[in-house]
Amino acid sequence: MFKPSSTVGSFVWVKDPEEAWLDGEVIEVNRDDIKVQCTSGKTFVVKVSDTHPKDTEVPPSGVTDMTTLAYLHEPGVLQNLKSRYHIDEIYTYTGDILIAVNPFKQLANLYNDHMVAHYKGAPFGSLMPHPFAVADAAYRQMINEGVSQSILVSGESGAGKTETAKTLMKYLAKMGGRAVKDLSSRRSVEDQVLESNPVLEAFGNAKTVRNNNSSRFGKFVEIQFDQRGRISGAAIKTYLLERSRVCQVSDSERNYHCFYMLCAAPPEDIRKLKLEDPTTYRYLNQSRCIKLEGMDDSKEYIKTREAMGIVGISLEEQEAIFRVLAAILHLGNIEFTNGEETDSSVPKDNKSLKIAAELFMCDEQALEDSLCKRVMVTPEETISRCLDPESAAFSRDALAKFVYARLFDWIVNKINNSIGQDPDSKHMIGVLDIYGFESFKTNSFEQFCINLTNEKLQHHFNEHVLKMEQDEYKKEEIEWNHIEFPDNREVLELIEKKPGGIIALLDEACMFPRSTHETFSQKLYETLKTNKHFSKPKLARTDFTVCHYAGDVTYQTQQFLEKNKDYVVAEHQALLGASRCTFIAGLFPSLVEDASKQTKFSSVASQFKQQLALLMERLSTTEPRYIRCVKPNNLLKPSIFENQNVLQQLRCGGMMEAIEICRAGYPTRKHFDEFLDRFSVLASSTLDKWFDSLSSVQSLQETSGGSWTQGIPDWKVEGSPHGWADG
Ligand code: AOV
Ligand code: MG
Repeated sequence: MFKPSSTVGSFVWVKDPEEAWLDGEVIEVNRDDIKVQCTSGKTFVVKVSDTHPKDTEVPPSGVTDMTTLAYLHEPGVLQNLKSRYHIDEIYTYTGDILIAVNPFKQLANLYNDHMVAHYKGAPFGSLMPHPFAVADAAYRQMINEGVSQSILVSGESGAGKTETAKTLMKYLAKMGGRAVKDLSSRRSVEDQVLESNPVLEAFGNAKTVRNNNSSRFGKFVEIQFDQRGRISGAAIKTYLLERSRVCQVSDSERNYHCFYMLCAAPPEDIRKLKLEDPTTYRYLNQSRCIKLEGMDDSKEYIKTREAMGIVGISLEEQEAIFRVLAAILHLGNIEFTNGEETDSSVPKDNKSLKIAAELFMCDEQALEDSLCKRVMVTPEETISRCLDPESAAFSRDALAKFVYARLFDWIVNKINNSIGQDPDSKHMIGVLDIYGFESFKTNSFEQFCINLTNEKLQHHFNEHVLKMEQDEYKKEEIEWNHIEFPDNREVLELIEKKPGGIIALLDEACMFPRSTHETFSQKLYETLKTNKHFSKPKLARTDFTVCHYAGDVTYQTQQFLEKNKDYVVAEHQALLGASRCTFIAGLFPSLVEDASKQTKFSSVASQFKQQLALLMERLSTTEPRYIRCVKPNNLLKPSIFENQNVLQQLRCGGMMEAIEICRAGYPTRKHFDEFLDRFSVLASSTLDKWFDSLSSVQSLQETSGGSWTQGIPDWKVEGSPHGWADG
């Protein structure tokens, strides 16, 4: 069918430093060297072994499933995605895995109700690749086989995970929604599940340099179903919100969307909350980016308020929430100067302090004291110690972060309570949408945690798609050439190992009162100097580099210790716990006095690690499906497909290996009993006399000549006696 690459007139791919791969025709052959005339105009003389043959039979619109490509190599896979992308076919399968390339533009009619109806019940693979098809397959498997499902959406920051996750949720809500709308005033569960998205995005998403709507928290939404396949409840679990953004915004990024929405609220709200232009507030004006192209903050404010209503947040509660946000903005504007005593501080002027206290509905003096003083309790006495202006500013920011984090948790809790959990639900479909892999100019503790999450998810993918699949074939004694894949277990160990991993060393540093980021870094260098996934950048004194699955990231340790300490300033807790606003006081329920707890250090990273471990455990009880999102360019613009960039993402994500394994492997596997349950009807008369299920299956296959499975599109059973067996 294809000419070998070493003949004149054959078509090949050659390596190109800019475009990764270029296609062309062989015009000269000189032993091992060939001269290639590329379609781009360039000519190359290369070794035959450095080229790949080009499949000339692929239609210009590409193939819908990578596993059907005649040649499996990088240029072929890349070309397929690229040609599809340029005709707005952004989705492509690799067996069961869906690859989604971000179009950075709205594609008409791709996600409407008509499409939902189209995909409903359609066998997987029979229609164009689509997240609806993945959701439908999960839904049907859950119904038919009673197995809980999970759909794991991954990809780097800005690749399209959140948009894809919303598409999945929309489909599941339609499938599992009630046909007749609930006529009572209470909104239906499915509406609430869907409307939780804009609410959480308003409070948990922000513009970063990588994505204008970047999720700054991880999210696992479990949609529960009743016996009849109707949505009966949902549980939203969120992971580690980036707190530092509330008071620290890098240039060209923004704080959380909700702050800008608030500043664009209707005039009566603005007046009530004594708000001014967003550029007035230090928490917003550290970055020159205030307006976001294509986002109308005043419209978003109205939409968010509506969505908050739907998810069960009352008008009163909404007002209190926005009042707290306004208070945070005013709080951020309190500046400090030296007080009368040495090393003490006082607010520069009282305007912001006064408004913040008013909005928090707490005593102004108490607010000032909680920022400028610390109370020390010793067995003998209680001493009040003054803070210098720098520490007071630090205390102010800690208060802002603390309040915001509590507010976010409250919102998540409220949504969960109003949607409600179904205690009787047997099955669920979980959709995982985390923050994508990040590597910035400077990377701090947040990036470290975000990238750990991505390592975990990649490990899950490696285990399920690349390892378990191959182990299965080995176990079943099916002839199989082992395919190597980049295993990231060692990187996870480097981070998580106890003792001696990065988190353990960080925790240790946090427990020593005299540690600094310098001593922490030294300890890292000493302990991990031989680890091949860890390095100390030349010239750096406190930075460290981790060789992640998706690339090297250099972290700056300056704030690691501070950010890893999860403590509540008792004065802040007491101040707001005493607020005259019941909503605010409710955010800060008084802790049971436990003297030992106050001094005990609690590590953010270790808690997060624990949360991730629980998530992985939960996922292991489900049948996983994967959607890999790909970001075609870093300009966030439509119609630009950067070969090198995409290739890098495919390589890191283990996609090349996945394609290879999916192609060589079997698409479906069933226990013999399950198989008989479904197909014995085809030859029931001959089956009765057979004793065990293996023999029955063999008989069934012989009787029907093996050809009967054709025409059952979602049940591609292979001819091998082992093809469907799972032990
Ligand atoms: P992410 O979730 O993967 O990044 P998003 O889902 O927020 O990325 O996508 C980023 C942007 O790309 C969106 O705001 C849209 O403008 C655009 N986009 C993505 N998918 C589509 C689509 N299917 N159709 C149209 N536009 C799309 V992060 O949250 O940063 O890791 O932490
Ligand atoms: Mg996101």
